[in-house]
Amino acid sequence: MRTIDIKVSGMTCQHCINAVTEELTALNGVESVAVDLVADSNSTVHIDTSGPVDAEQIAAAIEEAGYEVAEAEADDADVVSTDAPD
Ligand SMILES: [Cu+2]
Repeated sequence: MRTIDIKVSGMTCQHCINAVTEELTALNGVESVAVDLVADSNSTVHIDTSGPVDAEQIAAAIEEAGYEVAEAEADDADVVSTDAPD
């Protein structure tokens, strides 16, 4: 299992957590989602995966919930890189 941590902007309350969690857990390969809410800054969303999950799918799910990915990182950077480093 791989954990992907992403920073999400605009999350302020339990409803935000529920919305993001619902969208992300609907993705193939996502096992579970945990959110460290920081109401006045970027919140951290921990995504436990059971298989490969596409970074664009994650970003789309976050946007579907009404928020935006500020930063993404994972132990396997290829999985979540939206801009490939040179
Ligand atoms: Cu909210």
